[in-house]
Amino acid sequence: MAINYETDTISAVATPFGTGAIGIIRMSGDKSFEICEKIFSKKLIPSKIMYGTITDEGEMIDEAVVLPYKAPTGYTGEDAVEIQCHGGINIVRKILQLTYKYGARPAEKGEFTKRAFLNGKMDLSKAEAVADVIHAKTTKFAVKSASNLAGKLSQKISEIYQLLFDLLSEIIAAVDFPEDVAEPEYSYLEEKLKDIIAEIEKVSAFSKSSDVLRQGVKVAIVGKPNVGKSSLFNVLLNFERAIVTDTAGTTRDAIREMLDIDGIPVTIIDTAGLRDETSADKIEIIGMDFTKKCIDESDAVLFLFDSQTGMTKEDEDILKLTDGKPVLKVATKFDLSGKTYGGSINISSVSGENIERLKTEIKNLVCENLDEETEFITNERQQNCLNKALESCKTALDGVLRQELQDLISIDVKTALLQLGEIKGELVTDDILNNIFDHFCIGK
Ligand SMILES: Nc1nc2c(ncn2[C@@H]2O[C@H](COP(=O)(O)OP(=O)(O)OP(=O)(O)O)[C@@H](O)[C@H]2O)c(=O)[nH]1
Ligand SMILES: [Mg+2]
Repeated sequence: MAINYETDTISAVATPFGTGAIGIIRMSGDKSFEICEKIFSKKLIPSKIMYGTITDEGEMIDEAVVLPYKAPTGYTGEDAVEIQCHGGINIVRKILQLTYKYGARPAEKGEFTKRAFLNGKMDLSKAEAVADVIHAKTTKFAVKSASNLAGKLSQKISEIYQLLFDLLSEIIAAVDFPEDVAEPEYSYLEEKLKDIIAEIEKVSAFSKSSDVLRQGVKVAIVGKPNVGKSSLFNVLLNFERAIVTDTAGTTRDAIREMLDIDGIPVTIIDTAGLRDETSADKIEIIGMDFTKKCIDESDAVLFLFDSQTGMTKEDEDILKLTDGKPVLKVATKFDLSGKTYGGSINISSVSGENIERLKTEIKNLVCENLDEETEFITNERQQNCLNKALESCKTALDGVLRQELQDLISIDVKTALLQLGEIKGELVTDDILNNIFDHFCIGK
């Protein structure tokens, strides 16, 4: 059967697969009601929550609550049905199969949200925010995404769009009707364009924070064998993730876990201890190679040395490997030595000394420029559009300063306008759309 992206009735499980209290199967498209009525015991009444049974050719499958939406009321803006059943994976799968059997096709990733966008139920930046909320790794990111969903980003973009739109109208009016409308003064255009540039720059300034919040950062723990890397790793994570022994060379693989430090997703990497390769066995040598790669791929490094011995020649050599990376020096096992070292954070994984402070220092190190006041987050596509819009505005401003013909200046202003429109999806190609909706999970 040929796929028709716009008109097929689509169906997917909207809750995570697995055993939960309830499972939801969602259908959208013209045939949703018809298909649902083939398996549900009652005739559907739009917007009414209905309780009944799901059967297939006389065989009882489950009891269910059904929510029928007539276009344009539901999430997608089409006729749609949500079937809530008991959450066992077999029941959910069975009902999903039945919707296929009677004419729905499996929804592609993000297809429900794509339809909502195509039917004008939300603009593009909101649709992208849906994906962000679903995939958010930390609460803070989820909250910011949710505020995008509430339209914060699109509202700000609309404001800037309107300023540019007004400016363009003024220029074009004078170009097209020179007898009736006076050309705006160049000094006026300069002032307006500078304001607009400042506004766009403000929004783009949040992009760095967005990247940190979205993708998180990687921090590697490195040091000699036995300095206490795995112990620190476990204490940071608050559970016994890595094996700890007093044998040098315990950790051989790099182990990664995610930690939420104040809303920033930090991937902590515990590595194999680095030592002179002649005294290490074959597996350890491979592990150390790994460690060097981990340093390379990390955004920052925690360099550990044992406070009982202080920095030795070997430690100095290891520290050199971290050249060029932001590094925090950490003196370990304070509970054993009682010694502190300036320029280092003095910790103990046994007594918990300074562990919270270390977390704060990690946060400060990786997010030096992280703006706590970040109002909204932007993704790569949006940042691209913003940058292009900014470029065009700057070219227009150059033109103004050189007092070029306003007809020519209007071309750059218009380009900037189109770029801003793209953020909200006012001028989007299928390519961009498919790219965006590919990032969704099915069922959304
Ligand atoms: N008293 C005390 N002992 C510690 C502390 N941190 C680590 N140790 C001990 O030091 C030994 C080595 O700790 P690990 O965490 O396995 O050291 P590592 O750096 O991961 O070692 P490798 O994996 O071999 O490179 C273990 O016996 C730990 O119990 C600490 O803060 N205080
Ligand atoms: Mg270890």
